[in-house]
Amino acid sequence: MRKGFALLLALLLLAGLTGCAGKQETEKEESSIVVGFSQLGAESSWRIANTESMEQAAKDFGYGLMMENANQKQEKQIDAIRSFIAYQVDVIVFSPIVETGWDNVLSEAKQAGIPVILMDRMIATEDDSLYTAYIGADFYAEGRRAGEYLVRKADTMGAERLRIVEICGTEDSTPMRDRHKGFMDVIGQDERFVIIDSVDGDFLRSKGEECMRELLEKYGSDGFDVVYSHNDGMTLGALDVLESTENAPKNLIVITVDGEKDAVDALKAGRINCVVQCTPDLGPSVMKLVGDLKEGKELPKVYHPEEGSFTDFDDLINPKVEGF
Ligand code: GYE
Repeated sequence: MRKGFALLLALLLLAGLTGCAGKQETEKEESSIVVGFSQLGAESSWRIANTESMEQAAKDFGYGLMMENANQKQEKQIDAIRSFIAYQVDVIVFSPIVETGWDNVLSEAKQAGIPVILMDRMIATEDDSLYTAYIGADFYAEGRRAGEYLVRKADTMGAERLRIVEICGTEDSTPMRDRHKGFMDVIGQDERFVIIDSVDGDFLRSKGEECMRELLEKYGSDGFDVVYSHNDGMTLGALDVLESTENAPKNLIVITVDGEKDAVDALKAGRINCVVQCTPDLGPSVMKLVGDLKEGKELPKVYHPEEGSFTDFDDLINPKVEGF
């Protein structure tokens, strides 16, 4: 009886222990390399595809992945990075929601000797030894592509004046800043173009709807000619509102960024005029960098994937263009 009880207790303890050690412990034992990944949220289809790309790539490379999703909160990302340091992961990968406010936590990672790879978004820091490499889109080039499309469109239309409303992504984030800057650098000096309003849509579809409602209220049915929106989610939200409002401006020129399937379909259907491409499929390149780093290879400080744009000037059927 006593023996039986002791055995039961031992079994329960063992179960409890393995339960506490959790999945992460097991992953560390199984894989030689463990990556701590702080994802910033799940605000868009881009983000969801990006998370999937990271998970799939970690599997393909045989690396353990400890992932924390911060639900758009910088404090949560800082907590996640601290937990990766405490766990002594091999490499920290993170996608910073905003550019500022990372120096302290990244200094802690540096002191612990854990390299950091920035994925997707950049940070603003005086000390670039706080990260080993950055891998993500050239958002400035994306903004320029949006502007170049608009110039070409205006040329073909013979337009003399186009009033633009801009729906921006998350304030203080790299894609927001640089998609704006690149666009302005192309159209800013051209007198045919004027940005009449820039509003914050936080990369959220629901906010894109809200922004468009407010813009329509403010500027009326003939108040603007172009919508430049920093991501597809906000664009699709804005289109929902535009298409269900009787007195909405007609023949709008709509320019968006990302290239998710719904946006590419909307381009093919003539609801959007230009989709600037931004690839979420960064996982394989990130894991390749992780491997190179562990082998002691020198990494490029900045790595941009190749990207382009799809527009109503292109043949979208040959070759067939598809979104993610
Ligand atoms: O364009 C947007 C997402 O940082 C590139 O974040 C990313 C952006 C992407 O929410 O859809």
